[in-house]
Amino acid sequence: MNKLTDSQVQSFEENGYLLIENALTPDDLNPLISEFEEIVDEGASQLFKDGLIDSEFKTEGFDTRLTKITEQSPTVFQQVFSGAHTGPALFHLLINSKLLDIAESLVGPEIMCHPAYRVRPKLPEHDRTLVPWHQDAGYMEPKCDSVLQLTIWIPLIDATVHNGCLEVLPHAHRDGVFHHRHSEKFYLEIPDDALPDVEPVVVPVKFGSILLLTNLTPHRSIPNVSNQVRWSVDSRYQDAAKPTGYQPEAGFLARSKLQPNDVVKTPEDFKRIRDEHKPGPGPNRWGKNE
Ligand SMILES: O=C(O)CCC(=O)C(=O)O
Repeated sequence: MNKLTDSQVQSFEENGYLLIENALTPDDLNPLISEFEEIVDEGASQLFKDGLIDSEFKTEGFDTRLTKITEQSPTVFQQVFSGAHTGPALFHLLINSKLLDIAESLVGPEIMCHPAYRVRPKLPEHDRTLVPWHQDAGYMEPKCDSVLQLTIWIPLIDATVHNGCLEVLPHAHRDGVFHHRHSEKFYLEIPDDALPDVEPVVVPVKFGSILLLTNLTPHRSIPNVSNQVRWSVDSRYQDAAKPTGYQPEAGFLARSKLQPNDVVKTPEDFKRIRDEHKPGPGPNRWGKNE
Protein backbone atom coordinates (compact mmCIF):
# COMPACT_ATOMS: atom_id res chain seq x y z
CA MET A 1 0.00 0.00 0.00
CA ASN A 2 1.46 3.34 -1.09
CA LYS A 3 -0.08 5.49 1.57
CA LEU A 4 0.75 9.17 1.99
CA THR A 5 3.38 9.95 4.60
CA ASP A 6 2.36 11.78 7.77
CA SER A 7 4.07 14.94 6.49
CA GLN A 8 2.17 14.74 3.18
CA VAL A 9 -1.12 14.37 5.07
CA GLN A 10 -0.18 17.28 7.31
CA SER A 11 0.77 19.46 4.35
CA PHE A 12 -2.51 18.61 2.55
CA GLU A 13 -4.53 19.40 5.66
CA GLU A 14 -2.70 22.68 6.25
CA ASN A 15 -2.59 24.00 2.69
CA GLY A 16 -5.70 22.41 1.17
CA TYR A 17 -3.68 21.00 -1.70
CA LEU A 18 -0.73 18.69 -2.29
CA LEU A 19 1.40 18.09 -5.35
CA ILE A 20 2.70 14.53 -5.56
CA GLU A 21 5.50 14.18 -8.09
CA ASN A 22 5.86 10.96 -10.07
CA ALA A 23 2.83 9.34 -8.50
CA LEU A 24 1.99 7.54 -11.74
CA THR A 25 4.05 6.01 -14.53
CA PRO A 26 3.50 6.10 -18.30
CA ASP A 27 2.07 2.58 -17.97
CA ASP A 28 -0.67 4.00 -15.75
CA LEU A 29 -1.55 6.82 -18.16
CA ASN A 30 -0.77 5.68 -21.69
CA PRO A 31 -3.78 3.34 -22.04
CA LEU A 32 -6.10 6.30 -21.46
CA ILE A 33 -4.19 8.45 -23.92
CA SER A 34 -4.55 5.66 -26.50
CA GLU A 35 -8.27 5.42 -25.72
CA PHE A 36 -8.71 9.14 -26.40
CA GLU A 37 -6.49 9.00 -29.49
CA GLU A 38 -8.70 6.29 -30.91
CA ILE A 39 -11.89 8.27 -30.28
CA VAL A 40 -10.36 11.37 -31.84
CA ASP A 41 -9.14 9.35 -34.82
CA GLU A 42 -12.49 7.64 -35.42
CA GLY A 43 -14.35 10.89 -34.87
CA ALA A 44 -12.16 12.75 -37.33
CA SER A 45 -12.61 10.04 -39.93
CA GLN A 46 -16.43 10.14 -39.59
CA LEU A 47 -16.62 13.94 -39.65
CA PHE A 48 -14.40 14.01 -42.72
CA LYS A 49 -16.59 11.40 -44.45
CA ASP A 50 -19.66 13.48 -43.58
CA GLY A 51 -18.01 16.57 -45.04
CA LEU A 52 -18.06 18.38 -41.69
CA ILE A 53 -14.31 18.91 -41.49
CA ASP A 54 -11.94 19.54 -44.40
CA SER A 55 -9.08 17.35 -43.10
CA GLU A 56 -8.62 14.47 -40.64
CA PHE A 57 -5.52 16.24 -39.28
CA LYS A 58 -3.72 12.90 -39.09
CA THR A 59 -0.26 14.45 -38.75
CA GLU A 60 -1.24 16.31 -35.57
CA GLY A 61 -0.34 14.78 -32.19
CA PHE A 62 -2.39 14.03 -29.06
CA ASP A 63 -1.76 17.55 -27.82
CA THR A 64 -2.87 19.40 -30.98
CA ARG A 65 -5.24 17.31 -33.10
CA LEU A 66 -8.46 17.95 -31.16
CA THR A 67 -8.00 21.72 -31.47
CA LYS A 68 -7.86 21.53 -35.26
CA ILE A 69 -10.94 19.30 -35.39
CA THR A 70 -12.92 21.39 -32.89
CA GLU A 71 -12.29 24.55 -34.88
CA GLN A 72 -14.60 22.99 -37.48
CA SER A 73 -16.88 20.70 -35.45
CA PRO A 74 -17.52 20.33 -31.68
CA THR A 75 -18.65 16.69 -31.97
CA VAL A 76 -15.47 14.89 -30.91
CA PHE A 77 -14.76 17.34 -28.10
CA GLN A 78 -18.27 16.73 -26.75
CA GLN A 79 -17.76 12.96 -26.85
CA VAL A 80 -14.88 13.08 -24.39
CA PHE A 81 -15.43 16.25 -22.37
CA SER A 82 -16.65 16.26 -18.77
CA GLY A 83 -18.39 13.07 -17.56
CA ALA A 84 -19.44 11.81 -21.01
CA HIS A 85 -16.64 9.32 -21.50
CA THR A 86 -16.99 5.88 -19.89
CA GLY A 87 -14.24 3.86 -21.57
CA PRO A 88 -12.33 0.95 -19.99
CA ALA A 89 -9.00 2.80 -19.72
CA LEU A 90 -10.68 5.65 -17.86
CA PHE A 91 -12.27 3.14 -15.47
CA HIS A 92 -8.89 1.50 -14.88
CA LEU A 93 -7.34 4.87 -14.10
CA LEU A 94 -10.16 5.80 -11.70
CA ILE A 95 -9.57 2.58 -9.75
CA ASN A 96 -5.76 2.60 -10.12
CA SER A 97 -4.47 1.16 -6.85
CA LYS A 98 -1.89 3.96 -6.46
CA LEU A 99 -4.69 6.53 -6.56
CA LEU A 100 -6.92 4.50 -4.24
CA ASP A 101 -4.05 4.08 -1.75
CA ILE A 102 -3.57 7.85 -1.73
CA ALA A 103 -7.32 8.36 -1.36
CA GLU A 104 -7.44 5.81 1.45
CA SER A 105 -4.85 7.81 3.41
CA LEU A 106 -7.29 10.73 3.48
CA VAL A 107 -10.85 9.40 3.25
CA GLY A 108 -10.45 5.94 4.85
CA PRO A 109 -10.75 2.39 3.52
CA GLU A 110 -14.36 2.52 2.25
CA ILE A 111 -13.91 4.50 -0.95
CA MET A 112 -16.62 5.85 -3.22
CA CYS A 113 -15.55 7.20 -6.59
CA HIS A 114 -17.64 10.38 -6.68
CA PRO A 115 -20.06 10.80 -9.61
CA ALA A 116 -18.43 14.02 -10.80
CA TYR A 117 -15.23 12.78 -12.41
CA ARG A 118 -14.26 14.98 -15.33
CA VAL A 119 -12.20 14.63 -18.50
CA ARG A 120 -10.88 18.00 -19.63
CA PRO A 121 -9.30 18.44 -23.01
CA LYS A 122 -8.57 22.10 -22.39
CA LEU A 123 -8.19 23.73 -25.78
CA PRO A 124 -6.25 26.93 -26.49
CA GLU A 125 -8.26 30.11 -25.81
CA HIS A 126 -11.44 28.09 -25.26
CA ASP A 127 -14.16 29.49 -23.00
CA ARG A 128 -15.84 26.14 -22.41
CA THR A 129 -12.78 24.75 -20.63
CA LEU A 130 -11.65 27.89 -18.80
CA VAL A 131 -12.82 27.24 -15.25
CA PRO A 132 -13.11 30.30 -12.94
CA TRP A 133 -12.47 30.44 -9.19
CA HIS A 134 -14.66 27.97 -7.35
CA GLN A 135 -14.73 25.33 -4.67
CA ASP A 136 -15.96 21.92 -5.76
CA ALA A 137 -18.28 22.05 -2.73
CA GLY A 138 -20.08 24.89 -4.50
CA TYR A 139 -21.45 22.32 -6.93
CA MET A 140 -22.59 19.86 -4.26
CA GLU A 141 -25.43 19.86 -1.77
CA PRO A 142 -24.64 21.73 1.47
CA LYS A 143 -24.90 18.51 3.49
CA CYS A 144 -21.53 17.53 1.99
CA ASP A 145 -19.65 20.66 3.00
CA SER A 146 -18.16 18.81 5.96
CA VAL A 147 -17.38 15.62 4.00
CA LEU A 148 -13.89 15.40 2.54
CA GLN A 149 -14.36 14.91 -1.19
CA LEU A 150 -10.83 14.51 -2.41
CA THR A 151 -10.03 15.64 -5.94
CA ILE A 152 -7.10 13.94 -7.64
CA TRP A 153 -6.19 16.05 -10.66
CA ILE A 154 -4.23 14.10 -13.26
CA PRO A 155 -2.71 15.70 -16.34
CA LEU A 156 -2.22 13.57 -19.45
CA ILE A 157 0.47 15.95 -20.72
CA ASP A 158 2.70 18.33 -18.70
CA ALA A 159 0.32 21.02 -17.38
CA THR A 160 2.13 24.36 -17.44
CA VAL A 161 1.45 28.05 -16.89
CA HIS A 162 1.19 28.36 -20.68
CA ASN A 163 -1.30 25.60 -21.37
CA GLY A 164 -3.56 26.33 -18.42
CA CYS A 165 -2.60 24.47 -15.26
CA LEU A 166 -4.50 25.10 -12.02
CA GLU A 167 -4.11 27.91 -9.53
CA VAL A 168 -5.13 27.44 -5.88
CA LEU A 169 -5.75 29.58 -2.80
CA PRO A 170 -3.81 27.91 0.01
CA HIS A 171 -5.27 27.63 3.54
CA ALA A 172 -8.65 29.00 2.41
CA HIS A 173 -10.30 25.55 2.66
CA ARG A 174 -10.73 26.21 6.37
CA ASP A 175 -13.20 29.06 5.83
CA GLY A 176 -16.27 27.16 4.63
CA VAL A 177 -18.05 27.64 1.31
CA PHE A 178 -17.71 31.08 -0.22
CA HIS A 179 -20.52 32.68 -2.17
CA HIS A 180 -20.73 31.38 -5.76
CA ARG A 181 -22.73 32.77 -8.65
CA HIS A 182 -23.38 31.58 -12.17
CA SER A 183 -20.72 33.10 -14.38
CA GLU A 184 -21.70 34.55 -17.75
CA LYS A 185 -20.19 31.49 -19.36
CA PHE A 186 -20.56 27.93 -18.17
CA TYR A 187 -19.47 27.57 -14.60
CA LEU A 188 -20.13 28.62 -11.05
CA GLU A 189 -17.64 31.22 -9.86
CA ILE A 190 -16.68 32.94 -6.64
CA PRO A 191 -16.99 36.65 -7.43
CA ASP A 192 -13.83 38.71 -6.84
CA ASP A 193 -15.31 40.48 -3.82
CA ALA A 194 -16.11 37.15 -2.15
CA LEU A 195 -12.65 35.67 -2.67
CA PRO A 196 -10.51 35.37 0.45
CA ASP A 197 -7.51 37.68 0.62
CA VAL A 198 -4.88 35.01 0.01
CA GLU A 199 -1.94 34.96 -2.41
CA PRO A 200 -2.77 32.43 -5.16
CA VAL A 201 -0.31 29.66 -5.99
CA VAL A 202 0.02 28.46 -9.59
CA VAL A 203 0.68 24.72 -9.69
CA PRO A 204 2.25 23.30 -12.86
CA VAL A 205 1.93 19.50 -12.79
CA LYS A 206 4.13 17.27 -14.90
CA PHE A 207 2.91 14.15 -16.70
CA GLY A 208 2.96 11.41 -14.04
CA SER A 209 2.50 13.82 -11.15
CA ILE A 210 -0.86 14.57 -9.55
CA LEU A 211 -2.46 17.37 -7.58
CA LEU A 212 -4.72 16.73 -4.61
CA LEU A 213 -7.37 19.25 -3.58
CA THR A 214 -10.07 19.32 -0.94
CA ASN A 215 -13.62 20.13 -1.98
CA LEU A 216 -13.27 23.42 -0.07
CA THR A 217 -10.05 24.56 -1.73
CA PRO A 218 -10.72 27.55 -4.00
CA HIS A 219 -9.09 26.93 -7.37
CA ARG A 220 -9.37 27.82 -11.03
CA SER A 221 -7.65 26.92 -14.26
CA ILE A 222 -5.66 29.68 -15.88
CA PRO A 223 -5.96 30.55 -19.60
CA ASN A 224 -4.42 28.22 -22.13
CA VAL A 225 -2.23 30.53 -24.18
CA SER A 226 -0.30 27.71 -25.85
CA ASN A 227 -1.15 25.73 -28.97
CA GLN A 228 -1.56 22.55 -26.93
CA VAL A 229 -4.60 20.67 -25.69
CA ARG A 230 -4.03 20.36 -21.95
CA TRP A 231 -5.68 17.00 -21.44
CA SER A 232 -6.47 16.07 -17.83
CA VAL A 233 -8.76 13.97 -15.68
CA ASP A 234 -10.05 14.97 -12.29
CA SER A 235 -11.32 12.09 -10.18
CA ARG A 236 -12.95 12.45 -6.77
CA TYR A 237 -13.04 10.09 -3.84
CA GLN A 238 -14.79 10.09 -0.50
CA ASP A 239 -15.89 7.91 2.39
CA ALA A 240 -18.53 5.62 0.89
CA ALA A 241 -20.71 5.95 3.99
CA LYS A 242 -21.16 9.69 3.45
CA PRO A 243 -23.44 11.41 0.93
CA THR A 244 -21.97 12.51 -2.40
CA GLY A 245 -24.41 15.43 -2.64
CA TYR A 246 -24.54 15.25 -6.42
CA GLN A 247 -27.42 13.55 -8.19
CA PRO A 248 -26.99 14.17 -11.94
CA GLU A 249 -24.50 11.34 -12.44
CA ALA A 250 -23.63 8.02 -10.79
CA GLY A 251 -20.62 7.24 -8.63
CA PHE A 252 -19.52 3.77 -7.63
CA LEU A 253 -17.85 1.85 -4.84
CA ALA A 254 -14.17 1.63 -5.70
CA ARG A 255 -12.70 -0.13 -2.64
CA SER A 256 -14.33 -1.70 0.39
CA LYS A 257 -13.58 -4.23 3.11
CA LEU A 258 -17.12 -4.03 4.48
CA GLN A 259 -18.94 -4.64 1.20
CA PRO A 260 -16.43 -6.24 -1.16
CA ASN A 261 -19.18 -7.68 -3.35
CA ASP A 262 -20.46 -4.20 -4.13
CA VAL A 263 -17.14 -2.92 -5.43
CA VAL A 264 -17.37 -2.20 -9.17
CA LYS A 265 -14.71 -4.36 -10.77
CA THR A 266 -15.26 -4.31 -14.50
CA PRO A 267 -15.35 -1.56 -17.13
CA GLU A 268 -18.62 -3.06 -18.38
CA ASP A 269 -20.29 -2.54 -14.98
CA PHE A 270 -18.84 0.98 -14.75
CA LYS A 271 -20.27 1.87 -18.16
CA ARG A 272 -23.64 0.31 -17.34
CA ILE A 273 -23.90 2.26 -14.07
CA ARG A 274 -23.02 5.52 -15.82
CA ASP A 275 -25.40 4.87 -18.72
CA GLU A 276 -28.31 3.79 -16.56
CA HIS A 277 -28.20 6.82 -14.32
CA LYS A 278 -28.87 9.81 -16.51
CA PRO A 279 -31.59 11.95 -14.95
CA GLY A 280 -30.10 15.14 -16.40
CA PRO A 281 -29.07 18.29 -14.57
CA GLY A 282 -30.98 19.50 -11.53
CA PRO A 283 -30.93 22.81 -9.66
CA ASN A 284 -27.81 23.38 -7.59
CA ARG A 285 -27.59 25.22 -4.28
CA TRP A 286 -27.26 28.58 -6.05
CA GLY A 287 -30.64 28.11 -7.65
CA LYS A 288 -30.14 27.30 -11.28
CA ASN A 289 -29.61 24.15 -13.29
CA GLU A 290 -26.07 23.07 -14.03
O1 LIG B 1 -8.88 21.11 -15.10
C1 LIG B 1 -9.33 22.23 -15.08
O2 LIG B 1 -9.08 23.06 -15.93
C2 LIG B 1 -10.27 22.63 -13.98
C3 LIG B 1 -10.34 21.58 -12.91
C4 LIG B 1 -11.27 21.95 -11.82
O3 LIG B 1 -11.70 23.04 -11.67
C5 LIG B 1 -11.66 20.92 -10.89
O4 LIG B 1 -11.10 19.81 -10.94
O5 LIG B 1 -12.54 21.19 -10.06
